[in-house]
Amino acid sequence: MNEFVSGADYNVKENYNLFLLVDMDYFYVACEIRRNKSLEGKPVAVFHAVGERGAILTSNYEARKMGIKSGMSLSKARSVPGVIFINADMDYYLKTSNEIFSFLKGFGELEQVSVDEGFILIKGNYEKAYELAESIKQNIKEKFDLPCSIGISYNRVMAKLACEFAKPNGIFVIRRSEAQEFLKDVEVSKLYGVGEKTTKILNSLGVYKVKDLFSIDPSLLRSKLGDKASSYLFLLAKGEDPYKYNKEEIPKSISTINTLEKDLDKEEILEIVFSMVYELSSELQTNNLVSKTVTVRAVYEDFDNQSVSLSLNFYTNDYKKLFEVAKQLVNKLDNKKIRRIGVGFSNLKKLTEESLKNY
Ligand code: TTP
Ligand code: MG
Ligand code: MG
Repeated sequence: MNEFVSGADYNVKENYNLFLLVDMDYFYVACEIRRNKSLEGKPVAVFHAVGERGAILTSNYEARKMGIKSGMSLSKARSVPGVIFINADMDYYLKTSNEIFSFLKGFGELEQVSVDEGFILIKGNYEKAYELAESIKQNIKEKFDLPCSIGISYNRVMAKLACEFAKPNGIFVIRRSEAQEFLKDVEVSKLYGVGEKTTKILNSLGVYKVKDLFSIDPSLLRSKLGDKASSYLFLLAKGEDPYKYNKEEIPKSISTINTLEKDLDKEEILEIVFSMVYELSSELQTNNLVSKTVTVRAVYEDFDNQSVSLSLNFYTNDYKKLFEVAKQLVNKLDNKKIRRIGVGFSNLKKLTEESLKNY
């Protein structure tokens, strides 16, 4: 193993592949504060609304302390007094994001993974990586007047974890030599790809921290999570990266699914569908992909499910165009209460000059 030698052992030439994960702090809200300084220090949330209904997309730390979190319904959030709510201006956030990532390209090999985060791949040692992170943070502050946090580690999932500990407005390093010790007391919900559903299952088995994973029967875990998810989980728990990142590989489709807080009519799910389309469109844009086919899948309150698809006669990654299609598909769903809703894009290809013509 490529063990890092820590401390002042300057005789050893350290030249490792290291990953810096740069993630903007409370990004959409920070963009709003940037252009309206009177919001600074106040609890602020950005929401997206379709008609009367809306959801919180993000909030700053002042608002988070008051219980305002991403995904919360706007009506619930509005019942908290003293919070400033701003309607999302996606065009402005995307424009700002593009400017930031064009700038970050200058610091190393860049892999953007969402509207507000990207990995920078470097070769060197942790001290060099830390200095680079300081310089990036300072530059982003000076050039864009925005706060960010940076996680540094020896693979992507650990850099992502380090970033969680860097937040807000910090830098955090996890060296390979310290990873095992560090991971022991980390909550399993913090591991990359471990969502609410998996966390609940793990908690029900008495697994709260990473170290708890090693004291339960692995076959029990496999029976609850399946073979693939359990083996991924064990790799993550050991600080290894189980995900394959092949930049040239084009997936057959990308999709996302949400279980609703309460069962909703199809007229009521549009804003959720919008967020999902938006999230998937960002993923397309990040990977230079365009799509032609949209699928909406509903699981109804009686667990019956329905899947509807529609293809455009051109390829796109424009969230507005894709949302128009998704809206038509939602309209085609049965008139039953919906429990879970999924959105998928398929027929994917790389964005080329040719596909741009139909933009
Ligand atoms: P995140 O990086 O997850 O969150 P954040 O930048 O708002 O806050 P943090 O300081 O914890 O990094 O997401 C980036 C942006 O993506 C966020 O500002 C708004 C948007 N977003 C959604 O639209 N829906 C969501 O559920 C989440 C989590 C984020
Ligand atoms: Mg962020
Ligand atoms: Mg992010």
